[in-house]
Amino acid sequence: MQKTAAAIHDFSGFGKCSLTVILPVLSAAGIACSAAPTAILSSHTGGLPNVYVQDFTEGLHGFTRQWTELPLSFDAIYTGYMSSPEQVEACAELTDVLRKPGTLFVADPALGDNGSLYSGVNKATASAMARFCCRADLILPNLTEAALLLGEKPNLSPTRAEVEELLQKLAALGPRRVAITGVSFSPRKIGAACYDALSHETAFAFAPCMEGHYHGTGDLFGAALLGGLLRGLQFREAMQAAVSFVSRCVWRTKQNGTDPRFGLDFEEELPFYLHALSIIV
Ligand code: PXL
Repeated sequence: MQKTAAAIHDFSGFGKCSLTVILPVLSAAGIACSAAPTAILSSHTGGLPNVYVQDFTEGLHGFTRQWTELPLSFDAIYTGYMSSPEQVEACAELTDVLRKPGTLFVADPALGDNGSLYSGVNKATASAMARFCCRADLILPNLTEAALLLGEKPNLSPTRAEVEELLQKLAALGPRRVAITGVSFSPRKIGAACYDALSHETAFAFAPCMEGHYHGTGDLFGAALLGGLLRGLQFREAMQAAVSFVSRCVWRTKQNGTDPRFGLDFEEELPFYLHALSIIV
């Protein structure tokens, strides 16, 4: 049976991130993906001027009303960027309706990066998001978001022991599994760290690190990780596939000379990802 997912993220028309990355990656992985936008933006808010933003909280209530009445069943729910406590509440309502026993609920607490909150996200939204994430099976914070969820000061270059401590503290909030992105212990490698509270297993995955800050890496990682999990990969295998794919996409974006704010040139790297998932040989 084809696997299904519901993605609840913003739709940013330009600057590949959120739904414009998640839908194509999951489709390529053979996952049937439905989408509910939390907000509609002309672009992401990470460094592009004059962003047009339309809050879609009312719309989410409308989606929930119709989807409640449809015979829908999703193998996974994947949530991301939300820009107000009311929107978090609307996403919680939709998630509650869609979540059944066995549904994998993945929450990306898309709140900030490099030590600060994204513009459009305030402290009240961050605390609502922290409460929301406690209900998930798997959360995907970067180092900044990990600190925000724990109410700590961000440490952007933690040691291995500090990452392990973060993973365990985050799992203690509720989610069985945690994957932290943007982890690096040497200048030439960057990747992610994961922890499974049931098996008590911690794992790390690294790939070559390219200079510069590229936009949308977290969303590409999350979609690729979820695709791997839904295609039957073990948690650590899915994380390695996602880390390697993101690294290849950053490399290609750099090769192409694309403005890092425009998002990653991931499209032509999809065959590499599908190979890692054993979908193509
Ligand atoms: O990729 C994270 C993200 C998602 N959605 C919106 C954003 C950002 C980061 O800036 O602005 C709207």
